[in-house]
Amino acid sequence: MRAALCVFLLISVVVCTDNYIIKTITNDVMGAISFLNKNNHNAIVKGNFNFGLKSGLFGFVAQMDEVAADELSRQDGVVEVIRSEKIHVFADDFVPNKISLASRSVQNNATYNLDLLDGVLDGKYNYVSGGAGVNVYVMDSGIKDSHPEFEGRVKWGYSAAGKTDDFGHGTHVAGIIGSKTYGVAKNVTLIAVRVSDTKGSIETANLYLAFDYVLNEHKKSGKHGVINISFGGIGDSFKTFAKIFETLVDSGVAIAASAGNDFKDACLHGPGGNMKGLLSVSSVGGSLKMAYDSNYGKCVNILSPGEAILSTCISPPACYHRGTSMATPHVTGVLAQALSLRKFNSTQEVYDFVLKSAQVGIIKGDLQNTPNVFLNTPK
Ligand SMILES: [Ca+2]
Repeated sequence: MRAALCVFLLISVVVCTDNYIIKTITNDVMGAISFLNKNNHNAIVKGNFNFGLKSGLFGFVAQMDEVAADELSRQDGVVEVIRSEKIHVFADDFVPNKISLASRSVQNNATYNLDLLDGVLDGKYNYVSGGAGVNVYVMDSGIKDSHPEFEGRVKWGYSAAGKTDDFGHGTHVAGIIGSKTYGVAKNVTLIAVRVSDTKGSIETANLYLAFDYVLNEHKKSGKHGVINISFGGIGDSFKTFAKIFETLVDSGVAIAASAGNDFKDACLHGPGGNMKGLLSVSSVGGSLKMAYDSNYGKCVNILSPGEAILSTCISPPACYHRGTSMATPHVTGVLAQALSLRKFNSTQEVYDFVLKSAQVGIIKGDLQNTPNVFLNTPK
């Protein structure tokens, strides 16, 4: 099979890289790797992935030139060679929000978004679970683990670019999931899985290695696991990840993913929107209307707060951001709460429980066929 060309599938900027995803027939990748070594291709193997026999998805990621990729794709035992793409995925919504701290009514240390989650607007955030014992995998730009708001509950997993967050997106997302003051589930373990570079771009090849890490760590830990995906784009780039999501969900991992901020039908957006096995999240503001740019429609599963969200920052200690990137970690936090509260037989049961705990019909305005289902913390 010939090496797949780098196709521009997303409307947002996609840049081809020198990294390739090599899918092999079995989990024995050594034949393909030794072919590269023997033929002086100067290839650098960056890591293997193995999503198990049921998925049939094995292989590795390597840096090499086009000639090597083409030759490798013809070798026995190689199913497919896919050129990795670099996708700018965070930038749209990751701009400081202009609403100042003073203009928000924050009482009893509950930010408005947390206040809303218990269904009673009283300045308090009432919850019954802190999500203790649940590992939350924050696939993002990293987490500033030294931030006191995390109380030492951050662990590092896979990283594509060093064990730090120099971009800030992941630290803000992690704070909404599980920080002491701004977090939905205040006792979770936050696992930093850094998939972006210092400019907020993500390479699809690195995502294969990152998901492989999560699957293995989830099995090894014996704990409940939730993945937060606050990235994505319009187009089909994430459809090659269908088996990966299926494998993760089969292993009991729950996934929340942003529906995107393009003001388009969320069915056009991936992975949140056009992928199965996860909860796709759109954003609403304090006025209980959908955010002006949130993607919408029947491919959205749930709505949660995403406007003027105060959370942990790399500098200063706290700041406001907005978008479905910020709405999604609320759902992730509630998934962690649910998993720590009850026993479920499947990930779908967890999703059903979270959807059943939600408030129906309270979001105002034209929702453009988006289910009118607003996230609530389990009571
Ligand atoms: Ca409240």
